[in-house]
Amino acid sequence: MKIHDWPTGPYPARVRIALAEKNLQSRVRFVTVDLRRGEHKKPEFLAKNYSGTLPVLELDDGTFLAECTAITEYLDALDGAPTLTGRTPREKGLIHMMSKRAELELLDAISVYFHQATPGLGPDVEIYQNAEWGFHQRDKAVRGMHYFDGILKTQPFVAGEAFSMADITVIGGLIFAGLVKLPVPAECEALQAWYKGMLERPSVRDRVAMSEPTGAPA
Ligand SMILES: N[C@@H](CCC(=O)N[C@@H](CS)C(=O)NCC(=O)O)C(=O)O
Repeated sequence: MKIHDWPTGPYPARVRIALAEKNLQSRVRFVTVDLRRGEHKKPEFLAKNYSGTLPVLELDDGTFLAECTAITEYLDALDGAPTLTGRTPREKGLIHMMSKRAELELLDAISVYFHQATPGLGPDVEIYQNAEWGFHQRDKAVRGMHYFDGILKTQPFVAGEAFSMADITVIGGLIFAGLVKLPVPAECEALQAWYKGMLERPSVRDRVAMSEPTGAPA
């Protein structure tokens, strides 16, 4: 399998954490797509992922899987023993819902802020920007942090009693928040304590360390 990604990006981090959690790193080869040069918007890449985003998993039979959620579900199912996406219908439903919510309310909102209200990937890539929309999404992300703080006051993990893909999605959000310098509000103590716990997992610690260079993310 190949993974087309950008090593320090917050979305690619989600798949890299999932790979490490499933101990699958040795089964994939990473191919870097240069976001700053806009390689992800070129026809050659769009043929792999119409949405023009990373990461993309390329299977040995030539199938391309985009979207972190879809890729994580695929990787988690490979060994027949899912640990990230749920075993029972209830677990699967809750994990999917909370992961989607983490995208909508946190990670994707920060991404919109980055692309719309900051220099983003630079003028050659950010050909349309709407700063007002970007700031609106930034504020939405801060509300999302308060929402997840409330969730984590009542349960140890984002989707309940066990670590899951939903935690990974919130981690992606906080990685991106760090990169755009959007701090978790001090009063969100449960969210901060949960993140501290997440950083003790090797899969997360290694990824966060990798996403910290001074260069801006995607
Ligand atoms: N919904 C997608 C979003 C992926 C995404 O936005 N990836 C970033 C990389 S960190 C990207 O490709 N950004 C470039 C752009 O939007 O121009 C997913 O979950 O995989």
